[in-house]
Amino acid sequence: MTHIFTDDWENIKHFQARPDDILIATYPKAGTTWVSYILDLLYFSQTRPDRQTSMPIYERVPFLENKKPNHPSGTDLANSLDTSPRLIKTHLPVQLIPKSFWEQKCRVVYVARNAKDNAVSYFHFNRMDSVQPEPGDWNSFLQNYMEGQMAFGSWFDHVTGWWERKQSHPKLHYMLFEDMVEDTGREIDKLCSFLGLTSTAAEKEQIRRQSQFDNMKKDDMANYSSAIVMDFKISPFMRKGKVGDWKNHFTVAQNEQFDVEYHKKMNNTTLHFRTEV
Ligand code: PPS
Repeated sequence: MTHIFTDDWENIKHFQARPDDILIATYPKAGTTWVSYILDLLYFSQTRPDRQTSMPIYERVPFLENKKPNHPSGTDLANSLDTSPRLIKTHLPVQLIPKSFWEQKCRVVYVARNAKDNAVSYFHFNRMDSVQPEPGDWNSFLQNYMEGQMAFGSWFDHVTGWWERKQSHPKLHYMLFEDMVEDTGREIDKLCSFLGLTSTAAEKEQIRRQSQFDNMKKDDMANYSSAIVMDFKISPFMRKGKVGDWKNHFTVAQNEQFDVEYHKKMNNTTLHFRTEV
């Protein structure tokens, strides 16, 4: 991990979750912002429309373990949220989640994305976000990614660790980025039934439309354009939002090597991903 995710560790470890908190957990670049945006709209578009027009998504849904110099920490932002529920984002692997989230039996929404597109998105993000480790060239980044030498560890351990937890934690909803791309409306319906929300069909349809890639990309409260550590001239935060962009990055040899590693690391899990839809 880099120090920006460990500097606040005592406060993270002892963070006091509330029973109605909703934790949005992901490996970086799996669709965190998309699902955060949808949940914020589901809960607050009717009662707190000012939030969507005046607060960037990273303030509406604080990033728990984030502690950038000269910025409020994720734990401070979460503690100062005045909403009920509080929506809180984390990239921590399951074994590092503060224990109060489990004690309080909080709902967790986990989003996973296929390993290849996830790697591509992460590579471009590390190029443009100055507080992330330097990615190096694509080939060395990919080797490090396969070895789990990443800020939040191995993609393989992350997605399977959370998948296993789902088997024993009934309040964990496990979503896939590819399903979201395929049918966002269906996935919003599933979210509503997991969360016990009774949004009308018209509200859900409005949220589906509003959360489509092109709309979020234009929305300055969702597209991270106010994040000064990011250089959009290198790569925008809302980059492509597609399934299958890995085909534009992986060479045939890289793809073969990746598939071999993938099958070694994933052969014991019932978790399956699609690399195209
Ligand atoms: S972060 O930094 O970890 O919070 O990033 P995260 O939000 O998890 O992932 C960013 C990628 O998600 C894509 N994205 C979307 N795709 C489709 N539709 C919508 N609405 C959407 N919103 C965000 C975003 O473009 C990043 O993926 P890439 O492949 O880089 O475009």
